[in-house]
Amino acid sequence: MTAKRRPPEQERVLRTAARFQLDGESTAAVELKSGHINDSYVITSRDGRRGLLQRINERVFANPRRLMENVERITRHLAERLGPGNRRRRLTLIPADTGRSFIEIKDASAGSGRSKSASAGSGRKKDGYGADGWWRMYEFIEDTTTRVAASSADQVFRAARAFGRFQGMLADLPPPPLFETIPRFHDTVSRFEALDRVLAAKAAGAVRGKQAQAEVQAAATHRGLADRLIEAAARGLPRRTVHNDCKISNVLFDRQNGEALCVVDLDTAMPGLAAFDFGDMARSMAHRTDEDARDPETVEVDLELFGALASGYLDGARFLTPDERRSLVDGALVLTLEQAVRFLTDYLEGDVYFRVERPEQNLERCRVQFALLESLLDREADLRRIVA
Ligand code: GN1
Ligand code: MG
Repeated sequence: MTAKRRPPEQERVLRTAARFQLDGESTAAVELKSGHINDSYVITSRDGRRGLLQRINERVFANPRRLMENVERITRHLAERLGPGNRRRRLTLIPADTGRSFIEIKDASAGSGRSKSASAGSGRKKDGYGADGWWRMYEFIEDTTTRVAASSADQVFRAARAFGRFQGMLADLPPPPLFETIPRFHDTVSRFEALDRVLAAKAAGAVRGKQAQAEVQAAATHRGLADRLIEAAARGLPRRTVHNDCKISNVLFDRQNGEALCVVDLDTAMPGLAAFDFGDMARSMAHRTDEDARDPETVEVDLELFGALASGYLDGARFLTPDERRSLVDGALVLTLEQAVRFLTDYLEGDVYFRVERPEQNLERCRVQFALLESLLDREADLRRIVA
């Protein structure tokens, strides 16, 4: 033991990291703030190996054990499909000292630390941090970068093809279907019902309710779109294993050649529609704006990027049926609307779900999504022509 004192949070994270079989003692932990839900830390061991340590947010993922079964099945299957030499193209779990892929820490002393009831967002307390919860570690994939906004057609093509191939590789995942880690995740109608409940409960509070008047109105205006995919699904669109969070920041690009190497964030991979994934891609890659941009005026669909998205995805996902292809533009509209409604609901509820750094952030995020939705609707005919 060295005498040098570390801040308690570092100390707890490093003690947790030590329970995973990353070679060499863990010596440094740096928090990654990019995700909205889980807590993530890059851990470095004495001999320079790195791991990504994550605490699963139990408020969002009610059954971490079943979630980790999914992740184990997916990572194992991708390893079989890609072969042993392709470790930068897939996530690899680092086993814990228990031999399992996760640990559960029941830290009775954690007190005010984050527990089931704690907020995923602004309620996080720096000092009362406890190690209680479910933890896992992935191998850190070196020499990669991530993007929060699309910057070129080539980049979008590569990312979209990577997500298409990801779905393709999971098409022959042995049964049973993956566990639904969040039930009704992309059920846009029930997302609207959640908004209704917040509005009815006046949980919104006078100030936030007033601030968001225009957005509440916009949600009402577009509500008719909400059941479009649900109806198409009822008419027989195939349910596949899809990623369900296909935003550009969930792709690792090779730092040297810009290749879309690896799809990350497997927590919501589960049965769903191809249009969910295409929709999230359009939401995050068919324009050049960061999801956290403060100025919704700048958000506009870029037809060149949308074209690259459609060709990259169709190149990677060659298994799509004609009906599925026809559903893709609906996916773009519906998923953008859904995300607007989710940000709005969370803003009104007091930022209990999406991590925020400033008080109006979820409302600003909502505005960006609505601006994008308007732009997508303006160009809907072009989008359909491009996909066709
Ligand atoms: C959340 O944690 P993160 O950033 O990967 C959310 C997605 C949203 C996304 C918006 C489990 O993902 O559904 O589309 O934020 N994940 C969950 O950026 O709700
Ligand atoms: Mg995610």
